[in-house]
Amino acid sequence: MSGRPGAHGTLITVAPTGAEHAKADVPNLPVTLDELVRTAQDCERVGAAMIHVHIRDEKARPTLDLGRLRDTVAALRSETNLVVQLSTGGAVTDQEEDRLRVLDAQPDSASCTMGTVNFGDDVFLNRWAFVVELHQRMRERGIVPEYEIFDLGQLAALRRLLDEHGPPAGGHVHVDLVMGVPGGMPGDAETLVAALRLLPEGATFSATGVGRASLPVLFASLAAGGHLRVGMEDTLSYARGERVRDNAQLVARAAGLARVAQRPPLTPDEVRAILGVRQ
Ligand code: KMH
Ligand code: ZN
Repeated sequence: MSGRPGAHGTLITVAPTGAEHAKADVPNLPVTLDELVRTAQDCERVGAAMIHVHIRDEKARPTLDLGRLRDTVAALRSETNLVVQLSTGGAVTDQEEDRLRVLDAQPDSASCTMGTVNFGDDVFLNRWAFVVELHQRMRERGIVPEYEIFDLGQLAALRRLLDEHGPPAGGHVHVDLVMGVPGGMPGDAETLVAALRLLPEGATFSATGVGRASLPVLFASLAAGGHLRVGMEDTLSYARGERVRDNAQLVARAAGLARVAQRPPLTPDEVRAILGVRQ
């Protein structure tokens, strides 16, 4: 077993919604506040410790509306004990100022993508100056970043960020490897191992396999002492020919496999202690 912080157990993050799937195509996608809170409770019950949140408007379209984000953070805090992470990635069409404003909702944690990447037929734009601004604002506000890595060069960018602009809020570096996005790094064990060589000293990592990369990445991350992110943001397929029933189904499977690996799910409070999230 790896000696990384928290490697005795597994942080399971659920990413229940994302910005890419349409409710019309995926009726079981949680998009209203009630659906999101119920999903969060169900996922916490079966082993999730953190939730990565994208929200939708009244027509189920992705939004970064600050009032809705504040209401979402408040509801998740009052109805669950999960660590609440807001996405600053939003949708590929979101503007930088709107993405920065997400931090005004004062979540426990927020995502911070470490560079620009082709994203299917789109471009997910993350200019260097924007990344630095996100990192600095999170430092000032005590919001713990999760550095999202879509390609290996973004780990070199993370090292540069930490060298030039100091450690993140909370003092601990946590990375999420988002693998298998068309345009980014592939979702397989060899690439995951290559990524580990580039991780900053002392960092923890979770890994997310998109689509059919979901299970190979899950197994590779568990074997390498890493943590897991699962959810309908990343995959809508549970098995070959079988659609996901709900997010809790994915979390329950991840929790079961983590137990088999002798690295049972970490509680939200254990995760707060590891990541440096304020209690
Ligand atoms: N929706 C993607 C364009 C994040 O949440 O920070 C970006 C994304 C990453 O999902
Ligand atoms: Zn996201």
